[in-house]
Amino acid sequence: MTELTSKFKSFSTMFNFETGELDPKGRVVTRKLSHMNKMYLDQDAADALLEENPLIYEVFNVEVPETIAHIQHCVTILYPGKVGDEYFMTKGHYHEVLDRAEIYFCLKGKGQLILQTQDGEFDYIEMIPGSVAYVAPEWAHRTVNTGNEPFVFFAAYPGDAGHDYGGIETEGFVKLSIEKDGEPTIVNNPRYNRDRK
Ligand code: S6P
Ligand code: ZN
Repeated sequence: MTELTSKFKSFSTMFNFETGELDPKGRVVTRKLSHMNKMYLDQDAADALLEENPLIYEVFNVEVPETIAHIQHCVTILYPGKVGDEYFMTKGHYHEVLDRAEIYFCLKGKGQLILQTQDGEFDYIEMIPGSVAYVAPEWAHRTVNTGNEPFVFFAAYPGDAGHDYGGIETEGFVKLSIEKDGEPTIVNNPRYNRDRK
């Protein structure tokens, strides 16, 4: 009889429902406004806020190997706020291995999961505590905080997925989420060029 052993051990991480953080914190990614240079549409509003340089979001990544055998998982805290009329958001990305899917589980706060394909197809999902969203393979994804408190969500995705921020850093998504008459509203992004490739 063959005896199978694994060099990896199972383990757990603790989510803190008060702070939204993981314990241990793992690999922490911190994004302030200065890390998102020119990603918001209203550049004058961004420049005015830059002196304060608010913390937009933090990601607590549980450290597991980046191979297909493993499942990356992390918690993102996306803080409330706006740059001009545009809600605080994550950068957004495709997975480097394009056909890798992802699951988002909203734990606190509220927001939107903004989705698009490389052909410019667009979709979005409203997220409230309890929402479990499935990001299908090949869809870029970004989150937007449309509330007044931190929007906190757990994510899990294949270990080898990677991140491709590419064109999203310069021209953004096909549509933007802004506040209009006090309500979250999806509008076309004038900077998006679907003919780029
Ligand atoms: C990873 C997953 C999330 C984001 C995080 C920050 O595949 O989608 O953990 O990395 O929410 O967003 P971004 O776009 O700056 O990586
Ligand atoms: Zn992702």
